[in-house]
Amino acid sequence: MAQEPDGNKPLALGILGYGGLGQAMAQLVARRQSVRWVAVADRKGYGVHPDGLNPLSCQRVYQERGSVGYLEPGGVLSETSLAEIIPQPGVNAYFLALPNLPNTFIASVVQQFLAQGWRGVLVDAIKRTSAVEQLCNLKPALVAGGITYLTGCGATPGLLTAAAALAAHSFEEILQITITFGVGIANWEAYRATIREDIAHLPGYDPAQAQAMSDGDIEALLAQTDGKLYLENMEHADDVILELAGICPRQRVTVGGVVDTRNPRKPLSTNVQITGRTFENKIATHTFTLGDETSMAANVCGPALGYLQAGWQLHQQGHFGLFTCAEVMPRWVS
Ligand code: IKT
Repeated sequence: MAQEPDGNKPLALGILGYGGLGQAMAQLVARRQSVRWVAVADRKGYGVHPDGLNPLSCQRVYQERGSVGYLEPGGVLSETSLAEIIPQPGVNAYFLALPNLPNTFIASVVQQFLAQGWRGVLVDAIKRTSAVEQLCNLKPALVAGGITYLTGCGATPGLLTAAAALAAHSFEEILQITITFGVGIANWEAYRATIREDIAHLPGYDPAQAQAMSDGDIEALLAQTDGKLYLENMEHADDVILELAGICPRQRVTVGGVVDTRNPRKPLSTNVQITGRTFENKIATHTFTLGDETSMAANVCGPALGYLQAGWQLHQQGHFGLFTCAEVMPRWVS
C-alpha cells in the first residue's frame, strides 16, 4: 500500500515497541511541530489515531493495563499487533523500538512490511553487527518495495558512529575507533528490553539465553554486580557500518561500556575516540564526549528522530533501500 507524501502535512510517525525507548520517542515527538505521532504497537495490541496520540494517556493505559490496545478510542487488542498495524493507512514512517530478541526479529519485521507492500520510512536503533548484516541482505527488496530504511540510528550505533565518520575526515588512515559508553538508569524495569539485550553481550550469554531469562533471573544477576553491567568488545554494528562507509576495516572498531541499573548518574562519560594518521604523517586522536546530563533516551531517540526526518526527505526524492547512520546526516526536526 502506498503512503503518498504530502509536503504540507506533519510527518505521520508510528512507533513499534512501547518500552522505555518507545515511550521516550513519543514524549520527544510531542514537543515538535513537524512530526505527529499517530500509531503505536506493543506485544498485546496497537493504537492508531490520525489526529495524534497523547503520550500521557498512552503511558497511563500501558502502565495500568499492560497494553496500548486498551486505548480509547483507537486501541485494538491483538496477539498479532505488528501484522495488523502495518496495513493501517496514513503512517509515513515507523521507529522500530522493538527489542531485537531473537537476533533475527527486526529483519523478520521488515519482511512483514515488505510482504504487505507498505511504502515509507523505517528507522531502527539496532545494535548487533549480525543484525545489520541481515538487513543488508534485504537491500534489493527494500529498493524494489519503495521502503527507505535507515539502520543503526540510536546512540551506538548512531550518534557516536556518525561523529566518528565525520571526525575521520581529518585523517588519511583510521587506525582505531573506540566507543565507550556510560549509561545510568534509576531501575532496570524502565528499560527491560534494552537491559536484556545488554545481558546478551556478557560472557557466557547470547540473545536466546537473555530472551529466556525471567525478570527474577535478571534481578538475581544484577544483585551479584550491584546493578552494574560491564560490557567489553561487544558485537556492535558500529564496526560494519563504518566499514560499509569505507572509513576503516571493522577490526579497528571496538565498543564497550558500563550500564548502571540503579543510578541515573552515568558511571562514566560516553565518548568516541578516533585515532588516525594525517596526510602529514602525524598520529592524533579526536575525542567526542557526550554531556553527562544527557540520558540514554535523549541520545538514542533524538538522533533516531533526526534520521527519520532525513529518511523522509530521501523517500520523497525517490531514494529507497538501506542506508546507515554513517552515510546520511540526521536532519533537524522543528
Ligand atoms: C547497546 O545497546 O549496545 C548499548 C547501549 C548504549 C547506549 C549509549 C547511550 C550513551 C549515553 O547516553 O551516554 C545501551 C546500554 N543498551
